Amino acid sequence: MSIRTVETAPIAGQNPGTSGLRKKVPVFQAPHYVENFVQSIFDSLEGAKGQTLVVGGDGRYFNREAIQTIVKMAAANGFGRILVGQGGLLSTPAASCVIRARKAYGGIVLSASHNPGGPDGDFGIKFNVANGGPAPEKITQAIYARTLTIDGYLITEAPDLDLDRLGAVTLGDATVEIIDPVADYKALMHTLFDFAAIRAAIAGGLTLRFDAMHAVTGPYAKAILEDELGAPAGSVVNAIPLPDFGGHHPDPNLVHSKHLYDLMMGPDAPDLGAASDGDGDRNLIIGRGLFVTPSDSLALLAANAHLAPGYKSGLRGIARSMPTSAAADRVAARLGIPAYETPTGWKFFGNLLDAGLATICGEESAGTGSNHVREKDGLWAVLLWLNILAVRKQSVRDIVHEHWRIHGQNYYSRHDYEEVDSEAANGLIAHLRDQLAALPGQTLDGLVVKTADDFAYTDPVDGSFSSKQGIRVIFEDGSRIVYRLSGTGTSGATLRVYLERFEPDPARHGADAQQVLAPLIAIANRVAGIKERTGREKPDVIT
Ligand code: G16
Repeated sequence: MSIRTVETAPIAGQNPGTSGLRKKVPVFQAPHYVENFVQSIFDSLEGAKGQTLVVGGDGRYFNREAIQTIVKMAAANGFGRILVGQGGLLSTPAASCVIRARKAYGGIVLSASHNPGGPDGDFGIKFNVANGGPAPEKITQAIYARTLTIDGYLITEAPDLDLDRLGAVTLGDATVEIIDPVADYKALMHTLFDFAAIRAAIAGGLTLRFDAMHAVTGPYAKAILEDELGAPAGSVVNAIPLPDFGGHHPDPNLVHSKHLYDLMMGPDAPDLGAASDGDGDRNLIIGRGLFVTPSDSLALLAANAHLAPGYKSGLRGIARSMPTSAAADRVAARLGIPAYETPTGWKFFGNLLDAGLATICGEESAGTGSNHVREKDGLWAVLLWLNILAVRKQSVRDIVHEHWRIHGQNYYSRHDYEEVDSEAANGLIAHLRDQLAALPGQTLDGLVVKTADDFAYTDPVDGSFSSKQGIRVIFEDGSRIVYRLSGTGTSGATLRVYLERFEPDPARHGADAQQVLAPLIAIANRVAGIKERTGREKPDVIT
């Protein structure tokens, strides 16, 4: 088998965002597009010769084609062993798990997460490092810099591999092994959770509905929830991964999982309703008659984690992204452990987890996880909830209300304005930046602004510095408005407005969040001039 050097030229726009390079499928299908980016990854790595690379994706359209290219390029670039999930599948947390379990050099994960798939949908490529987590900014910046100068790539001349047949084949000097995508992950879950207790609870009548949204978690959820834990067949729905996710948008939020929400609010609701996204790292949690916000879910999981065997000795610390509500901080304070506030992007948790500073991390964007891998993990969150329900033998609603009584409730919502004109969105953020100095001390609709800034973060472990991570307006009473532009969209800009208000009084808990936050929403719209600058009357998605 020969290795071919193919001449190429830089392609503009290959700049990784919040989580890897995400673009429309036709962009990735353009000549040399995948190859340029992948070679730029390889060119940015040191000491990869002879090492192990993990490759897999969420099964979306173009997954298999991209994997064929990446595997042939990995072999040509000197990797000694390439592990590929059967059928090209590996959920993002499972990829992280395999990288760690098999001591790989790193992995290439193909996904555009919760974005739609199909020939006109989205695709993405992300590089994960040896700890199993997304490459830190130092590496993603080096990759981007390389895409601007690249003039050639290496590829092995070989027929396509059979991605469906388990086992090892030789490709040039490399061995390619097609592995069971579920096995390592399932084994890891066994070390964390009390499977016997969950199984007994399910046998005793605990009911659940897990919606895999025709995305990658189907095989994982079937194997664990139904086959291992005994949930009746049909508890996992939409379990077969499809290249276009069955035409649906695999984003587990209240808009795209409305059917699940309706079920959970109705008379036939099971005890726990959950869903996961395209690549299996996000989760949606709904109890019977009660949606649990991702920020609250993080706080509740942290407060109750000791009930699961993997966390019985307690947590070292809790980390959340800056826009995530401060509910988790209250748990940390009560437990007497540190709370960390990082920029948006799971990659910022990596150092905290590696250094043993944090055990559980989470984000408002439906992501929670722990030090078991270095990605957020949708099914992990569901299993931890099930473990908690099995031990506490209370409903989700009772557990949440009790939590609020102890810690207070952080009312929280996120308003998204999607596909906004990029210039208008940048202008809106610039306009907010211009106001930062003048805002403190001002009274807006009766609320006094305490501080206003553009969030910046210095990593406590390696000292790396990240600026311009979101505009924060914080009021004297602890209420907060945060504005950010999404780093994961593929067309135009997405403006995210995060709203939060703390309510200590139990008599006022459990009210409608949009109503409670209405005064703050009005201030947020006015200060940013959202209507005037974007032309939008209301958000596209409210979560
Ligand atoms: C990615 C990141 C998350 C981030 C989310 C939303 O998640 O890993 O850390 O919170 O994007 O980012 P943004 O607000 O910039 O769109 P995923 O699930 O898309 O990989």
